Amino acid sequence: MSDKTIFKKIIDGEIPADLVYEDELCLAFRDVSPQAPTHVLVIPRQEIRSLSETRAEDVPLLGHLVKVARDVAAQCNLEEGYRVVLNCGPQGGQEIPHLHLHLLGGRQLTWPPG
Ligand code: DGP
Repeated sequence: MSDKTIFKKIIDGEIPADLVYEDELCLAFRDVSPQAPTHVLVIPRQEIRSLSETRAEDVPLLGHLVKVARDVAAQCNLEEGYRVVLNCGPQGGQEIPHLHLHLLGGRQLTWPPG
């Protein structure tokens, strides 16, 4: 039985995803269960389980993921604003153990989150 996460299967092309951006370091694709009119996930190709498992040498990659979220927001015409969310661990609401950023926009978002 494969112990690959669903995101690793997307990286490996084993299951489809609605890609909006990709480069040598990361992919961005639409969330299967969108919580806003635009809901895109930005994930590194490298298998990192969560933010808490990143190391000092991952800082450039983390910066790149945030930059890609910004660029995808512009590509999706989110001029009115958007939110970038990174859930970490069980109490943070992280379900898939592969580091990912959520880019949410296209409606008025409220605060605090649930
Ligand atoms: P999190 O709870 O932060 O781990 O977010 C995981 C997100 O992944 C959640 O919003 C739903 C999304 N998701 C789960 N399975 C799939 C899938 O197979 N395809 C896509 N595109 N998104 C998925």
